[in-house]
Amino acid sequence: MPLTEPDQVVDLRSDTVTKPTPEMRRAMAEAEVGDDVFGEDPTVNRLEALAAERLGKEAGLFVVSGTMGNQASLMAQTQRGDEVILDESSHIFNYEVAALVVLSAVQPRTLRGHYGILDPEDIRRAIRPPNIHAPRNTLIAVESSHNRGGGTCYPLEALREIRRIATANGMAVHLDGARIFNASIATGAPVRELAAQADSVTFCLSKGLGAPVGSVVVGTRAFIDRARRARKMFGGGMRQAGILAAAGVVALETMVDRLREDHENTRILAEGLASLPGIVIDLARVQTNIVIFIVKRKDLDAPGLIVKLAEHGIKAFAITPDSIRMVTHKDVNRAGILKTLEVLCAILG
Ligand code: TLP
Repeated sequence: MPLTEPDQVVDLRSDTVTKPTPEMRRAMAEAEVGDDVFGEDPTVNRLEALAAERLGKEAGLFVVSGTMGNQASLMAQTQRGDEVILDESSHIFNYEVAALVVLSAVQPRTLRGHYGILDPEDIRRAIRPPNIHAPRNTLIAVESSHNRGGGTCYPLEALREIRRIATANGMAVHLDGARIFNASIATGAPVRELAAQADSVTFCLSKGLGAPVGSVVVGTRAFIDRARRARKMFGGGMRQAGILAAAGVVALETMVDRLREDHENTRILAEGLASLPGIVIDLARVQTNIVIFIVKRKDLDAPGLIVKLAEHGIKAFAITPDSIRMVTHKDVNRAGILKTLEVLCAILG
């Protein structure tokens, strides 16, 4: 339902809160299913093939979550004791419960990017020459669009350079493309071109694309065979998962292009925020469906503003004592954005 009623909740906490569309629910009810651990679920097989085709890869793997997709990829791309180069604000490093250390026993080497976007030269400098004392650098992990960076995206040319550096050093690249379609729309680079710069890509069906559950990992067939074993090890073999995959097929077929609307809404929200007293925001950082801004006031901190917004039915997260993240998605329309700005204006004067 569009959010046109003034008393309706505007939930800007995340695009993960999106509910499945009626078409998804119908497809789920009617999905043909089988045992996916035996490779016999036709709907899962269809989703995996469709995802691989859209991203220009040989094969796909349906997984429970973005976290499982990233971690199965890391396990499939590394060996115990390897070192993974990634940025210090990445989802893999900050929000996956240290799984890379626990499950794959690899060491993270974090670099500081610009709003999460790494400079390829910094990666080149971080790669260790082979030495008996040193861990092997086998993987570079990048994230685009970048969650904690505020929805920022790698320019295609930077990803190409990272790809060249990895190849020259015998390393693989993993792209956490939880929101890769947002990145494609924002940069104008076809999603296949972005994916071509990585050996493995995870993208989420359950964020802006609106499916209730799931992500897909894509890469070569040999990589996917290894990732499938990791998924089984993590307890992610899901049997008649076609019921969930059916929604993913609808998500890929019908929900990608409309992400533009979310970007437009984010822009309106960000520009409105920039005009409010006590709000600091870097508009150059606002590229997709995420906006992160700083609350700089003596009378109110970020958690305090979250409480006041909630009193008006507006939900968002304070991600530090002085900053707030808002994420737009299909279940918040233009009226919801305008209501948010009106309420902010009333609170902040
Ligand atoms: N991000 C969630 C939270 O975990 C923070 C959100 O609300 O944005 N990669 C990226 C870039 C992500 O933003 C997320 C989820 C994941 C991976 C993990 O996906 P899930 O939640 O499906 O495990």
